[in-house]
Amino acid sequence: MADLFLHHYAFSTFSEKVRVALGLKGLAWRSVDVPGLPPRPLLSPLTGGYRRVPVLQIGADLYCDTQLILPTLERLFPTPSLYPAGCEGVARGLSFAWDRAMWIPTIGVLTHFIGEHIPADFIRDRRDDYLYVDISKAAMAPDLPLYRQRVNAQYAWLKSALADGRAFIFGAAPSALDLSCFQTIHLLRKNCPPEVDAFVGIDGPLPAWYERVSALGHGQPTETSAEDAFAAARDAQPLPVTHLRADGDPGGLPAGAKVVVTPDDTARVPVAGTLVAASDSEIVIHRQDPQAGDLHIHFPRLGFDVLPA
Ligand SMILES: N[C@@H](CCC(=O)N[C@@H](CS)C(=O)NCC(=O)O)C(=O)O
Repeated sequence: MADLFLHHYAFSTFSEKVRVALGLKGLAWRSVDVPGLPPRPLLSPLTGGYRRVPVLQIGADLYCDTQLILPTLERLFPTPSLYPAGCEGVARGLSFAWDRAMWIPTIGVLTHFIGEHIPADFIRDRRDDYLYVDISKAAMAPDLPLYRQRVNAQYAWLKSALADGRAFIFGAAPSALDLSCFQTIHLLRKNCPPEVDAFVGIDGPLPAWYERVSALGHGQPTETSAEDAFAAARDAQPLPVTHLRADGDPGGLPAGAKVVVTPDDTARVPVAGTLVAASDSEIVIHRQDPQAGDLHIHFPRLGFDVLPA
């Protein structure tokens, strides 16, 4: 198996979800540190312009979005599983719901505690090209009571799921859902003063559960340059797609169709390519980059719109 490259940055907590998944599976991987905001000149040609982070790269195959990166790691490295006790469907559905419901409210709480330290160019980038929301402390402050309630109400069900003393949401073994829930809590606990716990209700079984997820670690990363990752894509050919069907698009688009794939929430940059194969949970498109050559870019279906070009 070719090396795993993760394009990420330390304070990206969606990346933290993947780093912990790599830890859970005990994998060695190559860590490509990208800037916290564009330009990312050696990453965007590989993803066709998809701008969010993290991105998993294996040779000339690029896997976008944690909702696909975790299932891909599971497909390639089945044990230990990210979906123990038959929890895959529920874990995938609730992970998506948690990510969607929690991101803006969690950022609202974050800005209450540390908003004055967020640089103006970062706030501008997030408003104009990523969240389409002004995340300055002043702009978020009026809705702080709502953000606090929303975060607290989600933590309430998580606490009741853990209330019988189980180690993780589905029992003794951690799952992708634990990692999703951990991700947003990590954003607050890593960056805010300890008072944040009482402010949003990180209490009861949550702190010990948080430590258990944290203890899964990050596997074995090796620092790698963006140039080396780019060269690995250039020197490889995309893998044949054997886990999806060429006629597997639920909308009836055939292999060879020109398509555009666009996130339906944040950073809505359309990525154009030729459909290689699809299912109702993944789509693979082919692109050719003048420098990197042939690439396969993989997206989840949940959270992405696929249209004929
Ligand atoms: N649904 C995406 C969300 C990823 C996401 O929003 N990541 C943040 C960083 S934690 C991001 O891309 N921020 C803007 C950027 O870095 O360009 C996923 O699950 O991977």
